[in-house]
Amino acid sequence: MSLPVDCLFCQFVNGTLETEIVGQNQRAIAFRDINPQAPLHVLVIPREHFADVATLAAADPAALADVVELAQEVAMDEADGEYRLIFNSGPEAGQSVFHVHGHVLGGTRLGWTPA
Ligand code: DGP
Repeated sequence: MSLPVDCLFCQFVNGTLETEIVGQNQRAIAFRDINPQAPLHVLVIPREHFADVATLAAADPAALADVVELAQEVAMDEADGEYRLIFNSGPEAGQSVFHVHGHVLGGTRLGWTPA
């Protein structure tokens, strides 16, 4: 698949833009969210571009497994393995970057106020 040249997160993957990478594996990377909502707020993304988590799951389940495994690793390192993993899917759900990303949130007792 060709990479969309204007995709911000593809540019983090290919190194044309810098970000603070906190973990990686074969098919995924993790980096800190620019606007953290919790003491731990890391984004985990597949190296390959897919728009959302359902598309990723259908096209490359191994890459989704790597994304989840990396989320767990980061949370083990930084939040005793207790975390929330959120994939916003679609603008109405709050998705603003259309390279699938899981938000790994933790490091405090999390509330539940999605609306
Ligand atoms: P979402 O709203 O679910 O699409 O989440 C997109 C997230 O991406 C949002 O929490 C902020 C983060 N983000 C946007 N631009 C940048 C950036 O340039 N660097 C980093 N590290 N994160 C970014």
